[in-house]
Amino acid sequence: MCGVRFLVQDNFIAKIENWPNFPNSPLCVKAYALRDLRHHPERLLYPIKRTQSKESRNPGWARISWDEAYEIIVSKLKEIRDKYGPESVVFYVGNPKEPRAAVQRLCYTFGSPNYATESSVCRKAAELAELLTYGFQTLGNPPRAQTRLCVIWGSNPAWSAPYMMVRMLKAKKRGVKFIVIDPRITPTSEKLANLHLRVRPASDGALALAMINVLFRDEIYDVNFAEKWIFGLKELKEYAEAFSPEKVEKITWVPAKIIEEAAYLIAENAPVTFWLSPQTTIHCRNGVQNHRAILSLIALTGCIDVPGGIIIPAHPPLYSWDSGDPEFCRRTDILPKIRDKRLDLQFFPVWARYLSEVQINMLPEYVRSGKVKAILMWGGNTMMWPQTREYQEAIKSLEFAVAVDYFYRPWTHDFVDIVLPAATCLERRAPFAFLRGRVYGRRVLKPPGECQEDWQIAFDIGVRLGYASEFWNGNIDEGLNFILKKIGLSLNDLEKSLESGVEIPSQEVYRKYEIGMLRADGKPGFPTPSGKIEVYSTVLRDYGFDPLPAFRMPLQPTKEYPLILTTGCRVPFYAHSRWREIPNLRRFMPHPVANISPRDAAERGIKSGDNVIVSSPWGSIKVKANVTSMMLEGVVDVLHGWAEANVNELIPREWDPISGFPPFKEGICEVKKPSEY
Ligand SMILES: Nc1nc2c(c(=O)[nH]1)N[C@H]1C(S)=C(S)[C@@H](COP(=O)(O)OP(=O)(O)OC[C@H]3O[C@@H](n4cnc5c(=O)[nH]c(N)nc54)[C@H](O)[C@@H]3O)O[C@H]1N2
Ligand SMILES: Nc1nc2c(c(=O)[nH]1)N[C@H]1C(S)=C(S)[C@@H](COP(=O)(O)OP(=O)(O)OC[C@H]3O[C@@H](n4cnc5c(=O)[nH]c(N)nc54)[C@H](O)[C@@H]3O)O[C@H]1N2
Ligand SMILES: [Mo]
Repeated sequence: MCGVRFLVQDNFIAKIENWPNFPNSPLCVKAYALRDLRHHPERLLYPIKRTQSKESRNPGWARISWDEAYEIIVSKLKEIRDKYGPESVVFYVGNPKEPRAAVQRLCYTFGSPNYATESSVCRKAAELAELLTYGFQTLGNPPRAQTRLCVIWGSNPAWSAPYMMVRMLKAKKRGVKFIVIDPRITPTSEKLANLHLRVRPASDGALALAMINVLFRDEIYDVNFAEKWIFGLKELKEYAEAFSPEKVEKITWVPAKIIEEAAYLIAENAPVTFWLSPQTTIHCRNGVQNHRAILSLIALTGCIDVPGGIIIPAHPPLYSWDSGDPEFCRRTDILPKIRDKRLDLQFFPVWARYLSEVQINMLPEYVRSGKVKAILMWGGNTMMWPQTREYQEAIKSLEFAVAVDYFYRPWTHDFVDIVLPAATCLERRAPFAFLRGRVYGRRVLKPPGECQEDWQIAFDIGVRLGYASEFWNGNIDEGLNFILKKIGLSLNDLEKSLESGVEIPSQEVYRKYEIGMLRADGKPGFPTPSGKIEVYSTVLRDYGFDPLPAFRMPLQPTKEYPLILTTGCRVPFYAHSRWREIPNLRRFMPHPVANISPRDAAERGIKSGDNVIVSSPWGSIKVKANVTSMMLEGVVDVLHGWAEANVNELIPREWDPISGFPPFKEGICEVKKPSEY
């Protein structure tokens, strides 16, 4: 969510600029390309429907009116509901977070518990680890005034979150020290790191356990905090004994001396804060436990909810753009009654216990078992999943599939029945933004053609399905006001304070666990079953998983596939499968590339710009080599989201048993010139 200020002439964007006082500032290059996105000649402008069967090579897309589109959608949904039950319809939202609240409401109102999002591969496994361990969500904080050390773990905000990088750079200037844990040399590590741990991908759990080992061994953890607030301290200590820095050096490739140094820096520089990635540490088959190992290390510092440490969010999730007001989104009156029809219950019961959205990575299996008959997708992208073809086949075999998007994306839309044209972020009113204690509204442009806001589409389908009152007769402003009213505001108030937003007063209270502010029963402690931070998870134990943050060795390279593959390291000018259609951005990276170290390239006779084939036991793709000393020797990194070279063909569909997450950072591969095949 960024502060974009734009100058408009005749509904045409003449200029885009940074909104200087907006909390997320400055803008990245993609924001400046919003004009090219809005006026792009290939934007989808009208609803279209397929006129040929899904078996036919040509879908025979025909333009239809919104009325016709809605009539087809509503009659199909009713037919499928009557025949198979409402739970056979999946309502899905991809990376766009903005449609989520409205689509979630539509899903539950329709009577299906099967609302899912792209968070089945992003963030939610980390959140699950946090809920299991701490009872609250956090990815840590950027440094605050009191912070002395910040540990950036598996993240390169310089490219993935420039507004955050700016805050980090300011902290650096104030004298905050930084540890960066990343196999690659990045602008983040170069500009910030006092100590850079170049960890072997997918081995973060072992690294955290080695630091825990040192903290216990030398008694340099916060003993008072730990004894009072950590559940399973003794068990963790015993478990970590097997993870001496010398032993872990062999697993993580981080020299024992550097591990010791990092552990001491952390122990001696309280208050410490951590900046964790929403995806890096959880993109492997032991992701939840690896992330829990990191959370356990943080707990031992005692820097939880102290000034300059990890702050427990004080605001209720009322106005978050993601899921938002529980009453609005969750239909607390409906969901509990239909919960037992969730698709993921038997496969990922711990996930299902904590998270309202369904774990959707097994969509092909759900479809094959006959449980899913239709899907409505706002911003779906089949390339986000490993073994993409299985998802394409699954969607193709459904009785009915609808997608809402800005562009026609063949890798997803070739398999659906109807595609609806969406308004872009500059062209929609909903939802409002909530950032750092302020709520912001927006002023919008008229969308081109017949594009519609995602919220409007969800509301209109709701009304036509017969839920007029639940969807405010299709008036999204009234829906937004319903949420805003709970904090005493309305859209008018936001309109009046467009520039500065409206402040939601809140009191900064620290150590909330000491005064009973975290638990539903009002008692002191953390919102976990034991009331403490559960490094030993009673819930995982009850579900038959290892209660400790146990480490499992990542997939090992073989003779045939001797390199380690990590995927999806963000670049500034693309987001996943998006933005490649914008020439101004495409020129920065015109082709898919494999980043490879000079040593590994030389061993294979590969130079930058050579065509190479990257292969794994699961598939192979053709890309160009980019020989760069940013890469750790033995590790290759390939960006996802390229239709012509989809790296997810190289990743197996093997899940973390707790979260159902895929091993995007736990690959193995070989890189060769085509002539060598
Ligand atoms: N190998 C590998 N795979 C990965 C990852 C990785 O690191 N490695 N990362 C994973 C992660 S963390 C994520 S978040 C996923 C992302 O996966 P997706 O969310 O599937 O990725 P996007 O390419 O952003 O696709 C979104 C689609 O939504 C459309 N869209 C964008 N904005 C809007 C909107 O506002 N409204 C509507 N209706 N449509 C919109 C876009 O045009 C695009 O077609 O990828 C995952 N896949
Ligand atoms: N420009 C741009 N920005 C984005 C996105 C985008 O697509 N483009 N996507 C957005 C989304 S959906 C997300 S989830 C976030 C992701 O944001 P982050 O998770 O912060 O992702 P990156 O900034 O790519 O940082 C990942 C870093 O982890 C390192 N790494 C790779 N494997 C491992 C490993 O096993 N262990 C450790 N410790 N490090 C490893 C990589 O070298 C890389 O530098 O970014 C968001 N911001
Ligand atoms: Mo993500």
